[in-house]
Amino acid sequence: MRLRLIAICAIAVFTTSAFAKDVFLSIGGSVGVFHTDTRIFNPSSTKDIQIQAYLLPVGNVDNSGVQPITITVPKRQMVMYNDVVQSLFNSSTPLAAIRLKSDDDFVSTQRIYAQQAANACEGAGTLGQFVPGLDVSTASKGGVLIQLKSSGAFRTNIGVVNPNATAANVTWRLYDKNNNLVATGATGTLGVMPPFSVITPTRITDFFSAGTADLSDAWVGFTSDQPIFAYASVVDNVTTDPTFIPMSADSGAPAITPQGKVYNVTLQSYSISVSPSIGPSDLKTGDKVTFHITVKDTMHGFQLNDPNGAALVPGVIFNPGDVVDKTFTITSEGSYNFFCVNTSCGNAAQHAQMVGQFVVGTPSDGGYPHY
Ligand SMILES: [Cu+2]
Repeated sequence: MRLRLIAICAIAVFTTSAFAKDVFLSIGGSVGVFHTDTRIFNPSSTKDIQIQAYLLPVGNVDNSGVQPITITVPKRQMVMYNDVVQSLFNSSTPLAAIRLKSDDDFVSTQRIYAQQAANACEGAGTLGQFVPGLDVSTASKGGVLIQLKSSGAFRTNIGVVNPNATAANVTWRLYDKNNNLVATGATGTLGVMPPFSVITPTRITDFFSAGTADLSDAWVGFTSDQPIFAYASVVDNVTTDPTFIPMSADSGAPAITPQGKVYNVTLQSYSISVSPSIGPSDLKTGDKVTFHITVKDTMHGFQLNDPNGAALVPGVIFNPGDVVDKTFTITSEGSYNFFCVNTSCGNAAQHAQMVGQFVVGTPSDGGYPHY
């Protein structure tokens, strides 16, 4: 009897956790003529379910403190929240992601649409796009957004959700019509996402410093130290017809788990700091090292040369806000020199002052070649 009871309990626990869901609807709200309708379906034929609903405002801010509203969805029913921000959350927040969490299975979807007034030819109507509810287990550390368009004919917005209770450090890459990498790292602080933060739909030409790149066809890739959700919305500039493009997992994305010993490197006008500092006995030949580089106030560059003058980290120019990992292997004992390579801007002389050095080994140690 006791065994049977244990077995039943075990099945009950398993059943509950197997169907638990944590779903994110990446964007919605009410701004001007734009509105968002949400639907939630309870597939159970035996029980009503409860769902915790969180409204996560845009702005790339820490939303850990957001308190949920509990809603009940009767068995085999679809509940409707037209203009969800008001009808469910009674909020004046214009734009937000929604998180729905339950111990039970459910389905949730959303439609974002613009209301169009009647004119001489047509009555009033709506024009909109579908937003899928995505389970947190499908968030990804490497993803791509393809079929993007930014030109006179189309515009593209990119939005992002960090579904984690920890910050996500994301490296974004933009590729143009010819598959050339035209930007690494998003502008400003978009590469660092606080817990449960949401980046508002941002024009691709603002998300990246793309210069004059031809983005009439374009794609975006990302790598992140935490799994995230990203999407794009491509809008026809003439008809305003919108297309929602969810991210796809990028099975070939380079791993960005920092390898070996990790040092935080900060590029800020006009110095380069390394933390913790590297002493002569901290590294040895063959060590793998990752420089976790954060770029602060303006465009800076970085290059690291080994004791023979060979570029271990070849020169690269960053945008302010970029957070990029560079991994290299210590080749020999001696002096390693690093410096800013942004010497084409107005303050070239000051960028040229951004130099630093660390030393591997000491002249008297037993290592070869007895540096
Ligand atoms: Cu610089």
